[in-house]
Amino acid sequence: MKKDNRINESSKDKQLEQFRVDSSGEKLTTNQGVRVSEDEHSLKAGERGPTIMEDFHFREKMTHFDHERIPERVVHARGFGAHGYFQVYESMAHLTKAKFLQDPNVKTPVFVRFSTVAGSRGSAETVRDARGFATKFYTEEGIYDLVANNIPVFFIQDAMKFPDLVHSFKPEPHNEMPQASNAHDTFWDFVANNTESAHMIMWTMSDRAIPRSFRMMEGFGVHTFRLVNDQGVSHFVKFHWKPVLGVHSLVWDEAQKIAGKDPDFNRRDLYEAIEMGNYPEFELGIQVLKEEDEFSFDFDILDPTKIWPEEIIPVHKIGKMTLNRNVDNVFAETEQAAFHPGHVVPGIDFSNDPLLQGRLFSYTDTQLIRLGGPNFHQIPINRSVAPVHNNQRDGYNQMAIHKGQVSYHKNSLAGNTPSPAAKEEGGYEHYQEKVEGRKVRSRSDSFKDHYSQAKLFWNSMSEPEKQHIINAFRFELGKCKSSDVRQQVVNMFSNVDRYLAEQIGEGLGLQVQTDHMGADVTLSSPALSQENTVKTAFSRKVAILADNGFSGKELNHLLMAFREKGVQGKIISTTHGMIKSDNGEDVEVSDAFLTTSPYEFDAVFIAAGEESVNKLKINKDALDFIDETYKHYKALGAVGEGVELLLAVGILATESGPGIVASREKDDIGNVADSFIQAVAGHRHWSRKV
Ligand code: HDD
Repeated sequence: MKKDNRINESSKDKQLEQFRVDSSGEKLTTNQGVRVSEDEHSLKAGERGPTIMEDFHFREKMTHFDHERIPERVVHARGFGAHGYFQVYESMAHLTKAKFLQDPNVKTPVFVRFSTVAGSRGSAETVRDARGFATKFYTEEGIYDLVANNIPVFFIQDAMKFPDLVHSFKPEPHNEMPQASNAHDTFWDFVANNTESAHMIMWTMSDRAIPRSFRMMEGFGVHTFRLVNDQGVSHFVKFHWKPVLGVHSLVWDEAQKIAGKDPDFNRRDLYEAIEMGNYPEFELGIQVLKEEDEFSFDFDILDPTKIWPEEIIPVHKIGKMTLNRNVDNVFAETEQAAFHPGHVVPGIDFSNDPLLQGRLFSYTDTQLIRLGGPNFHQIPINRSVAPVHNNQRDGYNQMAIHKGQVSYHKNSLAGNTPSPAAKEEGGYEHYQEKVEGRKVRSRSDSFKDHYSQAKLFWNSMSEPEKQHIINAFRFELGKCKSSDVRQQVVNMFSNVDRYLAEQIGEGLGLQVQTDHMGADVTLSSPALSQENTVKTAFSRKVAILADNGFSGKELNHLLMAFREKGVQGKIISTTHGMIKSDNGEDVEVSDAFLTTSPYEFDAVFIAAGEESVNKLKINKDALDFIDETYKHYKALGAVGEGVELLLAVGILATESGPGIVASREKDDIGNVADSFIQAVAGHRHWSRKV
């Protein structure tokens, strides 16, 4: 009888279940299953004598420990993953035969790993960098990986340059500095000598490179892929992930401070959101082009340094991914997850993008060293939910016990099985693109425009976003010690925009020395600006500053309003423990000033109550909390005596201040709470003078 391959949301979870081990309540054993009688002392010849070789328990425990580490990923070493599922909105049969894109009732299990690119496995998460956004779909036809970034273009056009690029941004080899940062000479030297990087540099200097949350960033497949339907008709596509919470970023000063205060900021946010049931959601979007439109644009669709502007080729949202389960064990699942853009299912195919073609080699190759041999697909997180049958055998860590005599094809002894599947039976067939050409090491002329879309990006930014880009260039290039490299970069970016280059130069004491050589692009793409993104207060974190004697009535009202909108309110006070309201109610403090910081919150509210406010007024930590929140353009709210604290740090307490909601009238709490929640949804209030 034919096996039923249909999968559902829990198929992967069920598969993982057989590998889970719960040791709580059990007796301690060796790896051989022998119970251990003692676990604190090695076996010795006399209490003060030497350790005895036959102590198998000590030897095993120590040997295993000595081998606990594996090589970290050569890029994207720092990452965090979660499980979930994907559901298509309606059948995509007209575009692709991929089964997981046919039936809106099917929930396909997924595993996602978000990452930074440059830093080591233990580096801080809020550094300026691209973010990885890799998704593994466990489909009934095998594994499909969408190995994406939160930036839609790449630094280089050909995979041949990838090792050079990575060597340039990793810490410099003679002193292994700086960690998790592109702000150093070799990276900018690479940029100046590889001008195809101009477009991606604009993105990495923008707010996109310091996301507020993994839940609040887009994902992009970057390359052009193909979708192929049942009739063999192919369309070119680009893949997008659109976060339901909108695209939001940190402020650079804030990001740097978080790197010290909470280097785990992004993973903590993701982990806590999932634990609380605020499941992160992303819609899958596709841009679709007919084969015959391949050459209809002023950019080459095979060039990974180019976007397809959404206003010209719209993004159709075709489904939604929900992340609803944290991993049980980070090493076993997240660290051992092996993604590969070459893991595709029937109905999804490649384009000739030379960066993509090179990636198709690199990913398996890197897993061989990282995960120790060719059987990494058998590690639980990497296992397909669809059955796996072939003649591959042996190798390190072979987990399967392949039965039978035969491990070759073709054969008679096993009736020529496992046998290749016809197309109708789900056999993968590569799209039969006609290809002709000479063997050459060169690049098409159509890849040679390096500046037009960098300028398009610049044109699309709001004024605050432009200023952030200028500031980022000044910071990053300012850390580059070579004045020659600095000058080259300033000159290079005058090809994007003269004003931008002059502004960067001004910060570095340099003049633009060359004429503008880029195209005069006047177009903009509003979809690129974060000003136009979704704004919501849902799941945002607010610090409520309070101390003994706070006004209970107003606080309760505020917390109720927060609950209605899914805002998290955390009481921050001078010490841990309980504080008492003016009507004798006890409230538990979430964190003391000592163990948290304003950088970990989206906004601050100051509770009313004379006694509470008088205590906080003389607490430098409380005043700093407010001051830093103001400096980072975040919402501030106060009611009743709480307003005094805003005055104490020199913030004008009027309702009209950008992102500042304050009223001395305690009875106003209803309006104050509503307006404050709106200000939190506003994310950052750039018109504020700081
Ligand atoms: Fe890559 C990891 C994304 C270009 C070679 N890449 C890696 C990860 C992501 C991306 C998200 C982490 C996956 C995980 O969480 O385990 N990479 C991209 C994107 C690119 C890109 C969006 C451009 C469009 N990458 C790229 C090129 C090459 C590689 C051109 C080499 C030819 N990437 C690798 C790698 C990594 C990797 C060395 C390191 C660890 C791993 O693969 O598993 O093979």
